[in-house]
Amino acid sequence: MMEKLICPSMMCADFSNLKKEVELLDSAGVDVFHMDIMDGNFVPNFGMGLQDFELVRKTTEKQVDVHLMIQNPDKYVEKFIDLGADIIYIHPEADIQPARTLDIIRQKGKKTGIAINPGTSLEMVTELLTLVDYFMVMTVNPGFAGQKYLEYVNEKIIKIVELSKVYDYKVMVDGAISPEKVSELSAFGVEGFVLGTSALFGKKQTYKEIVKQLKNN
Ligand code: S6P
Ligand code: MG
Repeated sequence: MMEKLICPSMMCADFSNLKKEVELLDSAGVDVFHMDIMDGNFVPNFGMGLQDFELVRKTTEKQVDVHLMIQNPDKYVEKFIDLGADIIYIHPEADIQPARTLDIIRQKGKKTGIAINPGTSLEMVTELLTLVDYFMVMTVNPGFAGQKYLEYVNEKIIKIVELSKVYDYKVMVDGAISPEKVSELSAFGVEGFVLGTSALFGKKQTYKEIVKQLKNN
């Protein structure tokens, strides 16, 4: 079985202690720091900002991604690349020319990602599949932590995993991912897991204990 990628959703971290949180997660063995950027427009909430991104970026050597839950992400991808993002997720639903934006990310030497909402079909993004390194499936309607997992998305996840063998991208999931979902979805072939309140933050166990258990389950 392939190694699971554990991606802490930093909007769920303790903001009064963000630097320490990054250090603890880093030494606990997480793989990619996940930064949710929201504009109050594409999603009904505001997320992390540039200063938060910069703090996380300078505190860890690990990969940092940005999940752009914003309208017209093409306007901001270069900003985040300049600040040191390794992987940029755009929502094709929010970009008039997603293929152009993905090309720009690749030209700049960074990894491309698409994230799709629960209500977006795979067929909407088929033409983009040769352009993506990471395909993130939203398993909640994006905007908030602490929601309920949407089971109907499973059917789409299975098809996306199947196509990953042809197009060679990593399949990621984001939204209400509990330890049970990590085992269930990794058995389907999902490789990466964005973890928030359902599996990682606000628990009695340490980050190290949780990450170890999730990697082995
Ligand atoms: C918001 C965002 C996510 C959440 C994460 C929270 O939709 O894209 O990354 O922060 O899914 O996880 P949980 O376990 O609280 O639902
Ligand atoms: Mg996210």
